[in-house]
Amino acid sequence: MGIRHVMVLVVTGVLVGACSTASNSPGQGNSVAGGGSVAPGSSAAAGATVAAAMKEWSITLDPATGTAGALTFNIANNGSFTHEFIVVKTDLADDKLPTKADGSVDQSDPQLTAVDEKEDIAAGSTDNTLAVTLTPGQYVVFCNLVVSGTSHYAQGLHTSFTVN
Ligand SMILES: [Cu+2]
Repeated sequence: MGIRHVMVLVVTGVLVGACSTASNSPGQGNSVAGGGSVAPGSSAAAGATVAAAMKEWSITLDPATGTAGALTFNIANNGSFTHEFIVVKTDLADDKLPTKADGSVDQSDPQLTAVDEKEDIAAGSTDNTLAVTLTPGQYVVFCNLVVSGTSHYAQGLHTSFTVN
């Protein structure tokens, strides 16, 4: 009984400390690589998984369809270059996204709704994950890097994904 009482006090103290720290010191705490937004309770995202394979110059998803709810992309970069994995919701075909002069996708275009993204996926790495919560509709996944004048999107690093 005495032990339980002490534990309650300790837990309360941690929670209070975490709140005051998080609100006042940017860069601390549970920041997520890539800066993407994370849905509340995402650690319990035990939903379906989709295997994503990237290389020069394609992205393949297996399966290419999913059901609404929590979903985790397990991303392998089988290529020789660093890539990124961007998910947007759009009714446009994956090869018809609005682009800028350099060939990259204009992510500010109102026809695209940002979902989330995983940046800096190193060549040869296979342990990258991106957990999202998706509603029914059409999505496009692509890499939007432009390196040495080469747009990875323009080269073919894009594919579509359907959520039912
Ligand atoms: Cu790329």
